[in-house]
Amino acid sequence: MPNFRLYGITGENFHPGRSLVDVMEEAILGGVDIVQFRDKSSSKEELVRKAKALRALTTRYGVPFIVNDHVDLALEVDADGIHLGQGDMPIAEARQRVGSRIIGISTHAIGEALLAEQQGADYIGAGPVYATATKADVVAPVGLSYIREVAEQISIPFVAIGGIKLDNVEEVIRAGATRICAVSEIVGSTDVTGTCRTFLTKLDRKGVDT
Ligand code: TZP
Ligand code: MG
Repeated sequence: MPNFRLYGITGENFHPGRSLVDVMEEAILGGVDIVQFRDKSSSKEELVRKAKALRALTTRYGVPFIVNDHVDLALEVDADGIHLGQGDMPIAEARQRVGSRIIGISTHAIGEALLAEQQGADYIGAGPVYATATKADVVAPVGLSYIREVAEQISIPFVAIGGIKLDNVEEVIRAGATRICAVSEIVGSTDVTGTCRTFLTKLDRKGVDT
């Protein structure tokens, strides 16, 4: 899969008066290099409309586009991949459906991460590192110790997620994360592009401020 460092996920209710596409474009301009469409509340028609708009945007910038949960929607809009949760379709079944497209899966424990790698996931999400209000059914925070475990034991790319902000990302990076995802900190920012650039500067400095 293409390399990435700053994983952007669409948020809901975070950009009053601003369009989903505008916010994600600002994020891409700030350095988000992979975009996931995650939407737990829209109707089927709305999902298709939004996914098509985001597909057009990400194609324009040459950024991989991932659809959360909906394999049919991912295929319909020709997304580059899908993102699964532990309770979603098994990886083997997803692989049959999406072929060589990217498959990512959320993990919260090292056993899940090792299994995902063994079953052919292209990347894993590791988290939630900290408490988050963004995901309703989220499990308890796994902390930095899980990031250290994954960094030591997993060979496929992993992205740290969950409650990551500009003011705590350094310790996540120092725990071994080279790829991070922040939802509310990015889409809720008044300066989306600047926030993304600052995340990347911190990744460049490997979490060590000079
Ligand atoms: N999966 C694990 S935590 C999370 C998802 C989708 C939400 C992360 O959102 P935020 O706002 O960066 O805490
Ligand atoms: Mg899911």
